[in-house]
Amino acid sequence: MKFVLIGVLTTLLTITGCGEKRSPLESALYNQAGDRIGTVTLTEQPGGVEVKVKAEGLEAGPHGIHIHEFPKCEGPDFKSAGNHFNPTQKKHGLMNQKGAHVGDLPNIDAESSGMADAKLMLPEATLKDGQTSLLRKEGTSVVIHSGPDDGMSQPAGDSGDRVACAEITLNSEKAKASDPTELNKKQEK
Ligand SMILES: [Cu+2]
Ligand SMILES: [Zn+2]
Repeated sequence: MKFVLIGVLTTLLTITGCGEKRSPLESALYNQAGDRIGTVTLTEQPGGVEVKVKAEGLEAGPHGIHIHEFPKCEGPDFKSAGNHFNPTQKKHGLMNQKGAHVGDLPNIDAESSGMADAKLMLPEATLKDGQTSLLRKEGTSVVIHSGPDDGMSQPAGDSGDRVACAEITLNSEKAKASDPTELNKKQEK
């Protein structure tokens, strides 16, 4: 009887965790004006973290996209997101022999309509606890740039301005905000 109880308790604890749902983790994507333009969905998989991006209103063509080190998307320049997520002290670029940053990703393409729909992979990252966790400390962010990442230039692939940003964190109102008007009011304070 005791064993059954322990079994039930363990199962319950496993299901509820710490009350946090880490995977899939959905974050709202904002443009420089603070309008919501899409969604980023992160999913823990055996081969790393899958990054699903759905966005609209982008300039047609290729765009650099990276994980940046802070979960802070303050427009219009998104400098608040910091540098690339680089917990293993490598150089930038998927084509760099001394790379890459854990947060480096292949470019995404926006159609002529401005829509982008991409599924990417972060092979070295995790959403669980650990050195390469995207939820380490307060979390991280996903940033989309105005131009393509050349996969080589330091420190960030020469990909231009930061045009969109999503906070990856377990406790951000902004990441979960469904009403952009509400959000703008808060930002004005
Ligand atoms: Cu970036
Ligand atoms: Zn990088």
